[in-house]
Amino acid sequence: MADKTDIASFYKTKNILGESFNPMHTSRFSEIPSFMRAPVVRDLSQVDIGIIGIPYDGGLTCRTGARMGPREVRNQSSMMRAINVVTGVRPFELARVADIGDVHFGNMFTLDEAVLDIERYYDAVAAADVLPLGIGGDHSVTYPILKALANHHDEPLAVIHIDSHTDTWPAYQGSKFHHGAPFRLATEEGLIDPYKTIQIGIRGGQNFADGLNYSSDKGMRVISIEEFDDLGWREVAAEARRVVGNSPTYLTFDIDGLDPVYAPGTGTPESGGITMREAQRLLRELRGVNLIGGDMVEVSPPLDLSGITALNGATIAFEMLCLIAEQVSSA
Ligand SMILES: [Mn+2]
Repeated sequence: MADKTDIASFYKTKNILGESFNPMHTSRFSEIPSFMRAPVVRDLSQVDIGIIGIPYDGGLTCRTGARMGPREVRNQSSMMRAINVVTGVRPFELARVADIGDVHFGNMFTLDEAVLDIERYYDAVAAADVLPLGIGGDHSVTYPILKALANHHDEPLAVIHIDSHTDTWPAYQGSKFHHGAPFRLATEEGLIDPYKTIQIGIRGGQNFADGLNYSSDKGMRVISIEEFDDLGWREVAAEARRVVGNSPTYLTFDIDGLDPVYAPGTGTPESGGITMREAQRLLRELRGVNLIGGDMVEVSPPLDLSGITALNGATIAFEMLCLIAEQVSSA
């Protein structure tokens, strides 16, 4: 854990005149659009939290384009501030937060190898004790992420999963790797504990019963959008905290968990979803959960005509960053 001086100097860089400046303190439309305007750093030794792009959408079953997600979320995330005005959390003063670039793919048209590429990257991140905040990419990327992270823990991980789909479907089109399956694969391989997994906002999916039955049969707590509506964000957050307890917990937010009003630019939108404000309040209520990382996935810029999905995706990622930064500073 770095001290305050280390953290402050971490964000400083020099312009071509040799003048020292913090890019996060310049105009938000200027400079290179890294995630949240954090410095782009490839040496993980000085980093507490690494925001990492995963420009991969080979797992999509329907409308494509999420491979462009990291780039556009970087752009829209320039609108994020240094402080969470509601909670007062200043993530960039609590931790050294960096944009650590993108996962590189060698053979992105071969699903098995793409999965390995993601796992290798995340293994390096975990080995360096950097907490990852991933920006997808489609939701298939979460399986190799969980695989890498689970390797660095003694027990299966707990999961808080916000989505319109359970993503526990069987193989599709001859492949078990797709964006509707990461939590089934993770359960089968013992990477996550289904009894410590909660799925929030569920309301859709092809052969709906397949995924839903799998999640329920394995012991996951599934909160449909109907139940979310009845309980409200505060009760749902309390239920999430109860389910994960003090276990190391991964937080994964599929942007299609939001109503398409807030997130039209995504591969498999489902009407009648969570509002942006409910999502923010739900996430803020998760302060103190033992988070080991998270991701925000499924923003698809080619389907996102106004940029609102990328802006809301960046905003969700910022709320997650605040949670993880508090986690770092309390460690
Ligand atoms: Mn999903």
